[in-house]
Amino acid sequence: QYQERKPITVIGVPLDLGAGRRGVDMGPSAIRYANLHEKLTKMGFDVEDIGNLSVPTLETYKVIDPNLKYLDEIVAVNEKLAETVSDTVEKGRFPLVLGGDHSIAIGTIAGVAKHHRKLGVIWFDAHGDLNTHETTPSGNIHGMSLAASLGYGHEALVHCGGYAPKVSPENVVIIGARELDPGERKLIKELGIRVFTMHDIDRIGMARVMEEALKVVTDGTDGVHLSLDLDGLDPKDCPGVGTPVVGGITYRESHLAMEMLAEANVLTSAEFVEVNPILDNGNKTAKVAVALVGSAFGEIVL
Ligand code: 4U7
Ligand code: MN
Ligand code: MN
Ligand code: MN
Repeated sequence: QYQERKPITVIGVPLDLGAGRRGVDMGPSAIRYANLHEKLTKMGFDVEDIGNLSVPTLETYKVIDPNLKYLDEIVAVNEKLAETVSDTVEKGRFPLVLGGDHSIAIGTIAGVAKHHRKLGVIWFDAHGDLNTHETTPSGNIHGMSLAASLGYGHEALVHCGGYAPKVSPENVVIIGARELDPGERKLIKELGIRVFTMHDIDRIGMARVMEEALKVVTDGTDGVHLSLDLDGLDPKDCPGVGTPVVGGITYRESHLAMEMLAEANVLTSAEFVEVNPILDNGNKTAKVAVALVGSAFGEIVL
């Protein structure tokens, strides 16, 4: 019942420069503290943790462009991440990246996409992360990472890893959206990106949403990346996120989604991002993250 048991490499990226609030830099620690390693080991996986990438401290840098806050530093971290993730894939291992703010998806996807002819991406999030420096209401780069991976936005973000684009819109699916900015809506329409909003989940249920989503990300692809922003879940279950939005995906719905991914046996890389222990209740959000990792890797009750 377990999916293809590739050995797993855990990579921590304690980056918070892409988010508006401090604290997501402690996400990797919080997730490890919630016994990630133990969970995967107990499930029988060969798992190595290569620790955290080194990341600059916010206080040591100044904002230069208010529409692209900490651009140079974020680009540097993502270039390093892309290399690390690519090396992991070359070794025949599954990259499991822990954030950190969601700008790290730029590096993760840059690292995996070059090993695939066509990569599918599941973007689990309350947000679209489809802003560019021209549409962003905040200047925070974690709101631009999906756009950059699709080839839209600032050159340095778009060309992370030395090539672009990483994914094409017909193989991208967003699940859980409930807060989209005007520029994001426009890009979604222009590119025809499939978005399952909370309305869709309410209406047809997570099971059908996942059936449809799986079609999108597996259509002609040879790999699927899961980018899971914990703010996709409801803040009741995941209060420890920087940008909570009410009315989100429930604990069970999110598990069903992960279980269906495991059943389909299509994942080739994954990242769990935006865990902010400072805003959490106990270590609740990190514990949910670890539980979701378990389900995504095929953990079942019976
Ligand atoms: B996250 C926002 F304006 N869209 O661009 C923006 F609402 O990675 C939020 O999904 C982005 O958490 C949230 O700043 C980025 C805002
Ligand atoms: Mn989000
Ligand atoms: Mn996000
Ligand atoms: Mn967020």
